[in-house]
Amino acid sequence: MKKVITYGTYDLLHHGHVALLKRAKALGDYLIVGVTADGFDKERGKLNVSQSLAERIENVRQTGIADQIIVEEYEGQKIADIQKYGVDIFTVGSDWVGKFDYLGEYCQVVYLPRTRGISSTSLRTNAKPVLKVGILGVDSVAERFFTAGKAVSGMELGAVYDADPQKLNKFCRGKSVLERKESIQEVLENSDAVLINTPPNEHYEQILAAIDAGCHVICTPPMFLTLEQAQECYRRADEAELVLFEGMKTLYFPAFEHLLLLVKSGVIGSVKDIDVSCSQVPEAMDVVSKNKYFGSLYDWGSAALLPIIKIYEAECETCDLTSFCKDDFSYFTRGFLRYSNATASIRVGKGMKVEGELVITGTKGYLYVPAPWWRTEYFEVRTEDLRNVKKYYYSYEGDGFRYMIYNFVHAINDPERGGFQHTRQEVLRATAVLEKFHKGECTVIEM
Ligand code: C2G
Repeated sequence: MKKVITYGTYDLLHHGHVALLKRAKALGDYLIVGVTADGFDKERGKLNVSQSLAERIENVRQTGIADQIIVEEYEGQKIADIQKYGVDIFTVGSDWVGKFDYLGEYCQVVYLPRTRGISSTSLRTNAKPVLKVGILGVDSVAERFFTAGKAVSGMELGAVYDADPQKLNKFCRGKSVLERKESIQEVLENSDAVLINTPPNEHYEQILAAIDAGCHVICTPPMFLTLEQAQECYRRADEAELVLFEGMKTLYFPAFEHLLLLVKSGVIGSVKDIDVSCSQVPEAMDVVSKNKYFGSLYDWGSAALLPIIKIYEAECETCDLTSFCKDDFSYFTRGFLRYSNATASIRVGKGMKVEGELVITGTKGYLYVPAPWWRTEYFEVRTEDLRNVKKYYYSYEGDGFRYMIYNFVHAINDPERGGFQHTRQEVLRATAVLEKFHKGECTVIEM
């Protein structure tokens, strides 16, 4: 008996998938179909899958073509499956030509013609209009947004503006999809949603202008400088039924998501202390240090507070901040936060370097994320028995930005299903700490 194996996501099963399954079956006598698990799709950067694994398996089962259905959970499983099931032929559509030649060592590899004019992506995007996303403020964040945005279906980048025409020219070079605009207003008028990537002191007015123009907003953190600003923006966004989304990329990394779930499940016991550090010494420190809103706590505060706010889910009772400053620019801030039965500390640097790690201390053990923890890829759960360290590693497609952008688009297109992993209350809690600093409630040490 000739055994054939093929793999796929089979989201919103369509005639292209069915044709492929039929051709695959015709290659032999027995067809095994591997359906990708949600986690594996996420890992290989396929984020827009709209049906659950159970629904997708059911799609394949109902075709009646598969003799056996298995789940594909990890990179490298194909070799194991071929050996385990005694497979003679591996096959997949021609969009993968060359990618699976390495399996030739284990069985015959056949690339079958792909059906033209149909794809899960086109079915998904036909259901919703494609969002036109504009950009205000260009720099390395906008570059990453641009690159990652191309991988997220349901949106396309268009209008872009920066107050510095030279930077804008440089950014637009070679990116033919972008339309250079002469003002913020022009970007807003030509967009359904906008990335606000300007200094934090400009956010408030730009968010309100975006809401007035009917644009959803994704804003680089910190979105707000004061609670009053936050409340006003949320009120206006609610009235206009628009999404206000803080672009906190770390939150959407699969590893960070898993870390939070592990902590909540009690693996390290009851959490009593969290110690977070983040820092950066930019190349152009002389330019950066001219704008106080690029300083330590403005720049890193929201990120550093993220694990604390997510894990404690409460208001802090006291928050003491001490900052090293020169000419009104903060190079380093240390904060101590006391909760009713726990503590936390943050150390954030801009133009001063600190080991960027995260340590979450509990009654049974601690969770350690090495630097740079905000690009969470790897972490360890450690307990008294050092032979029993549990290590967790995740790989990413791209630099992780696309997970955040996907959640933003999802929050707009499918609010019922969720997509907001950052609640309003959490944003407000971080804003409260920043507001203290912004209003000068901070001990200053002159550099
Ligand atoms: N397919 C096709 N014609 C289309 C669309 C898809 O022949 N118009 C084929 C693909 O080439 C693939 C199968 O249908 O062989 C499943 O497609 P997807 O669900 O898009 O899965 P894919 O991401 O291609 O996963 O480990 C997973 C596999 O590598 C393939």
